Amino acid sequence: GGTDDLISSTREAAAIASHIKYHAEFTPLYSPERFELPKAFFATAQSVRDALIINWNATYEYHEKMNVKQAYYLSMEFLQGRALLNAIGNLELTGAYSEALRNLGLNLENVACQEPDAALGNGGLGRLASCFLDSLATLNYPAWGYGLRYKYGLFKQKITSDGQEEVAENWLEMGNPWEITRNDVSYPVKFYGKVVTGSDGRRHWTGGEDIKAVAYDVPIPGYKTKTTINLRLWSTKAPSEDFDLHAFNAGEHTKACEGQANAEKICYVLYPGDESVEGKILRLKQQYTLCSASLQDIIARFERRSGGHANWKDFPQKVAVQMNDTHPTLCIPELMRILIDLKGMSWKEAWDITQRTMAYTNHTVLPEALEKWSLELMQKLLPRHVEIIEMVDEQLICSIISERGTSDPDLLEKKLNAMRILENFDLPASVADIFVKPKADTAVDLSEELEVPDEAAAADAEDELEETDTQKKEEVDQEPVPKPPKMVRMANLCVAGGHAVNGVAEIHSEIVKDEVFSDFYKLWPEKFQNKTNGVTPRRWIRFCNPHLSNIITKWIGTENWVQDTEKLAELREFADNEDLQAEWTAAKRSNKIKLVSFLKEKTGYSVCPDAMFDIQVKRIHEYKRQLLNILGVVYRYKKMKEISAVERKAKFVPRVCVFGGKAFATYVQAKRIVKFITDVGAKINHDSDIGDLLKVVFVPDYNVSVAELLIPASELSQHISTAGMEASGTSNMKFAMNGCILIGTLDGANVEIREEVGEDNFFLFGAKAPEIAGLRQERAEGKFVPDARFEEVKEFVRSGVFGPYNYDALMGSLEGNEGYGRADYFLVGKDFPSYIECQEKVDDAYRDQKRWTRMSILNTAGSYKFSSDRTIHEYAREIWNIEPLELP
Ligand code: DL6
Repeated sequence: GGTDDLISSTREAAAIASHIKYHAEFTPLYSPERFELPKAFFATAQSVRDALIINWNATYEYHEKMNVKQAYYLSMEFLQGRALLNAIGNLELTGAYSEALRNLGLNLENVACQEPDAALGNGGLGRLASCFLDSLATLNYPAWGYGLRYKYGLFKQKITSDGQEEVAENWLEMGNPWEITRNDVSYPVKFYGKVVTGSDGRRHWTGGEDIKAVAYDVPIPGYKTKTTINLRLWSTKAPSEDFDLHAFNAGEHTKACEGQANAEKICYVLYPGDESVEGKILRLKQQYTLCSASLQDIIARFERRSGGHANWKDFPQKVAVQMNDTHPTLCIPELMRILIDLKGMSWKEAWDITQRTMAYTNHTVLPEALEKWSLELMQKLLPRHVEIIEMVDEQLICSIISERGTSDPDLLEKKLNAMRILENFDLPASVADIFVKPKADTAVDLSEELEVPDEAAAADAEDELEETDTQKKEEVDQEPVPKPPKMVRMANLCVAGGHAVNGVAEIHSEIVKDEVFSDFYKLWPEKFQNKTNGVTPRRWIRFCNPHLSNIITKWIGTENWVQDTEKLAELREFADNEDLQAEWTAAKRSNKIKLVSFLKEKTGYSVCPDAMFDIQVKRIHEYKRQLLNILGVVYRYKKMKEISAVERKAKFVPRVCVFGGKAFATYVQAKRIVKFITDVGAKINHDSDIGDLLKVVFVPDYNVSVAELLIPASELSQHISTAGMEASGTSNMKFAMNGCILIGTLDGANVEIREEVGEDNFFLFGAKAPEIAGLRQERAEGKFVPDARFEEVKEFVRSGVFGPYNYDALMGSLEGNEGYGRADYFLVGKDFPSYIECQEKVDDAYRDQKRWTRMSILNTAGSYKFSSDRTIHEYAREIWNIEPLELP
């Protein structure tokens, strides 16, 4: 056995090495002279891709042959990160590739670092989509992902003395070895034009602007299985006849290429700025391109697999479409359009098929993030879709009326206004007469204002009334008040047009039912579900933390935990074992040492590996409260400065506070927070009184690869959103898996993580979700009395210790000062005292390293529930109704 294994693995490595050399020579992207790093990466990736393609073709053919129901995950974002180590890990070829490259004089890790992150996402929503693909493939589900191939991703974040600067992220510059261009798979996509009724009685969408969406396929390998599924990304081009040769030859070069440029720009960047009308149009074009091209492709596959005898009633038995947030909502009117206008179905038949096919995941309760589109703009760009949306709206109105009855027209009107898909839109004529009111209506309004308790007040009220009347008169004389713009509420369309709506953590799904869509929940309770998020244990422990993974495997006695994370719970019984504790600490320390050199390279700051590594990495947003964290750091610094060096050493546990995350380019307040953190770092890190007791580091350009280094090295991580505002969070799961202890509020998946790891192993603080509305009210009424420590820290920031930058706008936002928006809407002031007290408990726990290591082990053990494999099984059984299909 042993010798045979050795011989076969040596042979395998030799075969791989010659395969890599083959690609370096015959699939050249670089000049031939030297076999150096970037070239070595491409040749290595190409050799891996060959292996993937074999499995990918086999999977495709088998799915085609078996013609089983398939799920399609439509998402504007896929945050894939690097693919090389993940692919060879899933293929169980890491050892062989390591050896092969060693034989070629290279090191696998260095080769892997050459790969740019596939940055087709922004944050948790996109990374979730990528984790789901890994689980779908691993669990042998027939499923595909559909997205867009953005040429420049989101942006690359540079940190300068002014804070964040965004630069174009040219991730495809050197080519992408993982994608396969499908020149034979392209679909027309239309914008603008008009709709006419043809002689066949059907609506025809004609004229306008035509582009084509071309498929780029990315094979997604499962772990320890042949199943390799597909991520199909669309890129936009103009039809080739759009190149105007005559104009070009006449010297009008720009004009000649206009068509190409116009089409290609659709897939330039994720989330193009949408403050301008052009920006809005571009985003809507992106969304429609994703929906239209993907549905045409899905339908073509359905028809092909039906062998030319498509029975459309079977469509929902063959196809499940999951809309990742509202960005792919246009799938609903697009499927209706195809079924009615192109396939000749009745409205009723088409609606039944659409509803049974579509499902929607909600990822946010922030009202400003619930997408709305101007009806006027949509009407110009997608005239037929607006007709369909209007009909869906009317149909929804009828459902609401038949459920509520018409006995209380006021209540009914309120409900309709809240639930309708079209906002600020007159009621359709068919139901308008229910709401016809007596003419005396206006008089009734005025009499309400006269209801006052005493005479003085009555006199005031009369004055007010007079004023109001005069104002009204003036308004009449001047200009009519403009009507609010008509809007399309995408989330409402999703709820109406799909058969399932899910939140992404238990607490969030409750909020979805009770608050965001409470009226819809009353109408259709059966649609609402919870699917607590998860993350793939392959990328997020096994591959990013090999040291800890080996220890886990050794103590559990099997490597099966990588597929069956429930096994991680077995670690609980060894939590106090000194040998495990020693190994556990050694693994953490080696990861910390690796991070120390990374931080030095990226930021220039030297940090000590003996300090506690305290990390907050996520998009920068006020609700995520990076401001609470950094104010806690500032408070700590101030307290350190107030005492002697000896006292300081005795009182404080040394900490390295790491921050990372991108602020959306137009989110001014978030960018101020970045600037503040870097200023605090610049001050504290150079303060010789403080030395290694406290360091503050902002890691630039946080992405998946950076996360893979930070998370294994973390000891404390912060998930401190205002309760009720973080839908789930997924980094909290990754941190817990890697034995990091969380400090957090009772929000999103924190609630479930705390349940699993145990209350004693989670640092909880802050107001709870049901208290938030009352606290905001209290704050707005000026009844909130801030804690002295909160006042002290703001004063300290304002004193100028952190440099000349004016922090009024940041500190003002915490006080509700004129011009700085809502008074501490995110309740930083309210939670500050409990936060810093909780941080003292963290220090105490860390001083007792045995206790801390036990907590760390129990976090990994308790993270078993948060595998995306569990989540995907739930989607498959409870929403998509699909079965795994293993390749023979
Ligand atoms: O469900 C994935 C992820 C959650 O973990 C985060 O809590 C949530 O903020 C994020 N949502 C979004 C949607 N944003 N918008 N619009 O990114 O989804």
